[in-house]
Amino acid sequence: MKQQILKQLLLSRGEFISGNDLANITGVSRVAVWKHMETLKQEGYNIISVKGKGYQLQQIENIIIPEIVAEYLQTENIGRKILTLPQVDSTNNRLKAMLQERSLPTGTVLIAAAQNSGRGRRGRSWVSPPGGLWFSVLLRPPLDLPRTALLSLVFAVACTRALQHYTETTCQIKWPNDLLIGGKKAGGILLELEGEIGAANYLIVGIGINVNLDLDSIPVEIRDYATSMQVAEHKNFELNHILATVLNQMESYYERFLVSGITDIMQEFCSLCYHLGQEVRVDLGSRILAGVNIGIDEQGSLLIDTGEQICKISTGDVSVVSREEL
Ligand code: BT5
Repeated sequence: MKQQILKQLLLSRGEFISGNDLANITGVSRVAVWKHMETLKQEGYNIISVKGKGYQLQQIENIIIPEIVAEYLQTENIGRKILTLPQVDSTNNRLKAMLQERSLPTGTVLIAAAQNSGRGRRGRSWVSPPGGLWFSVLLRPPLDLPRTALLSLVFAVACTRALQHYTETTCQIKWPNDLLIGGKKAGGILLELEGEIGAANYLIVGIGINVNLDLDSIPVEIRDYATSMQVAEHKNFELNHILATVLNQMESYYERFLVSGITDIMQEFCSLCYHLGQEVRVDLGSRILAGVNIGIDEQGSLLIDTGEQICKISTGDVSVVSREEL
């Protein structure tokens, strides 16, 4: 019922809707409407009530309503079940915890309006204030571990294609999983497997996209190399629509990968690569490797020509940084 009320508020597109109308549409009493409204406010929804006018939901473009996402979805599995939360530590953590308690269908999406402990790779943190898309997708790929790891690159292409629908600014990928708009990071992907090596129980694909984040919501420490769709395009976007587009692209690329393998997708990845042909430095943790990024092989490894040899760098344990960032 709470979701129904939220949906009606959203459908009012920022206009006031009276308690009476809400009660009639949803078939509950005005007191019940009021109670649900209080719960929604406590959950963090920005609802104002004015006597004689009713209720108004503010910042509507930032609210995910699964029924609205469903209107734009063209998928069979991914996003057919969407769970929403106003606030969470990390959607990856929460989805994993949920799976301990109950079974969820493949393709389930858990999305939160904000995360207070969003995670990047290798223990790094991910800034996730309201206005972004912070979500995790549950998959059960029928693949061995090395091929499952390639999904990080597959979904990077899918997300970039989705972002291209909305931006005039160039969208690229910085190997392995950074989504760039105008050369700055606007999103990232975190793949987490659960189960035995070679027999994964499930895969959680965590995706973060900075959509309606203004400059002030991007911490100063990362402002030089991070951006958002709003900063790049000077306007706000509707999260429901973007989420559906991303999920549509994800399923389409996932199916392509399962049926035809990585070759074509890898070519696409390379054509979207930010550093291709450029001199880069790769932070290996213990040392820095310098050379020219000459491509990515079919295992998803970055190929660096140091002048003396071609080094293969596998995903997950390195980050590529340009000279200026060092
Ligand atoms: C990533 O890690 O890029 C993967 C990010 C995945 C986030 C999603 S959100 C939903 C799901 N739930 C989670 O808890 N996580 C996933 P990595 O390549 O390690 O990049 C992390 C680095 O990016 C940080 O060390 C910062 O320098 C920078 N960073 C942090 N927050 C950022 C943001 N919002 N936008 C751009 N850069 C950011």
